[in-house]
Amino acid sequence: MTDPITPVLTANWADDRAWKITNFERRGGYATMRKALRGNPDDIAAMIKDSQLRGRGGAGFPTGLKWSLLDKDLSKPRYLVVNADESEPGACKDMPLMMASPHTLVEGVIISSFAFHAHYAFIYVRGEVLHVIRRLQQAVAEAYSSGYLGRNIQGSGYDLELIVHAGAGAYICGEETALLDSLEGRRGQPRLKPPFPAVAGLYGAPTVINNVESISTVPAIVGNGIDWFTSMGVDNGKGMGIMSLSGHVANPGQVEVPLGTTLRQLLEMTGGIREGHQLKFWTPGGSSSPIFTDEHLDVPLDYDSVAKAGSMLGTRSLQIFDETVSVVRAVTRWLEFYKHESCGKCTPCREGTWWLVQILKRIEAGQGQEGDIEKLLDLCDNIGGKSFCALGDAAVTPVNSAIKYFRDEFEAGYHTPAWELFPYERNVIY
Ligand code: L3W
Ligand code: SF4
Repeated sequence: MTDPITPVLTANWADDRAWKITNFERRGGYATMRKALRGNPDDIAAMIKDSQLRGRGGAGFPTGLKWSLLDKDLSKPRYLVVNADESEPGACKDMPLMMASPHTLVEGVIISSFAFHAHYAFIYVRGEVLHVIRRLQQAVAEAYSSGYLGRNIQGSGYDLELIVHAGAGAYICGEETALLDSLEGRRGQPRLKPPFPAVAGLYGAPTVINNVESISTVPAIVGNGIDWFTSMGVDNGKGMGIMSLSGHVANPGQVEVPLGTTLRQLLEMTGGIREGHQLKFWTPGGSSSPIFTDEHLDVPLDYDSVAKAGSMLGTRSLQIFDETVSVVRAVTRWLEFYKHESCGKCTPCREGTWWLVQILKRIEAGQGQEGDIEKLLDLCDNIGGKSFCALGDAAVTPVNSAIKYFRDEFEAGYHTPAWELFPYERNVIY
């Protein structure tokens, strides 16, 4: 176990007006970019590959490898698209990062685009977060005024245009190819892969799509070196990551720690479960990951360990629920979300999420019918792995895992409403 708290991306969040370019520069911001632009782009790309940085958006795909998969033909335009469509239930790391330190992302965009020879970059932001969109637009305007964006950046001969684009509030647009359709002005629906965006992405051109946190980590790696980065974390999960703690904890918020830190350690660092209560269940990667229980408090939060324990690290969105919560009710709320956000392109997800919600709602109301649990599991079996994109797979993971760990609560829903079993929640308005 390495250092408990590792503030890198979060280091200046508490500073006065940390988002202003002058304050960012006072702390050394943009110095790495200036130095990088005097060097060789290929060296930076190699550095990111050697750092073993893995994508921080959910899938954990190696960032340097993704860059290296770009079509090699430099006569074609190539693009960087930053996925800032954070909408996963429980995910709250990219938004605070962009609010507190938008220039960390802008600096990362410049260094990354330079490294793989892109001259146009886009930040695709979730449409509902107007405050974040404005903050980013201001930061980009400041960067242009300072000569960090546009033509011949800092006399390097390198040109880069950066566009902040707001989505229209659809969760599916966080899926990379739906995002590209939306960015091109169409209804956001996933495309068939392959071809992967690295070969045919935005406007059919080679495109790198990376998460906000991944791109924001690039200046720290280039500035501090590979050994610094790989000294944190675990094998196959190097570096630090922002964990979003929410729900029934004493102190919800974001904590930046080396990958491999456990929930038990995080709770010790942050004040634990709210007073007088005990942990019942939690999600390691937001609602798209199977739930965990107190049995999993010591699972290291890195890609491989979480996968070995049967879940996925995903967005490190740690939603914590204590004993006052009905697991049936929590899962029903998540499934209502997936039903609403299903883009409708494929039948298993479009129809299946609707049916899951119908059955879950009657179990929640104490009106479950014999065989409902088997029907839920059968529906999950016909959605997971049989849908067009990851949303279908994600939708069934809370249902399957909740039945695995809390089957008795589903069975109780054949005769007793969740609000009678969990009266503490009675006055909660959803
Ligand atoms: C070139 C190949 N590129 C793979 C690229 C691919 C993509 C990346 C990972 O899902 C997960 C999802 C959510 N040549 C390639 C290649 N790539 N093979 O690598 O690809 P993939 O398909 O494994 O993942 P994905 O579609 O990006 C992300 C989970 O994360 N999640 C996150 C949800 C949060 C949001 C949000 O808030 N907006 O989306 C949480 O757990 O369920 O499983 O770039 O192109 N041969
Ligand atoms: Fe759309 Fe759901 Fe099918 Fe994905 S799985 S393409 S979100 S209907």
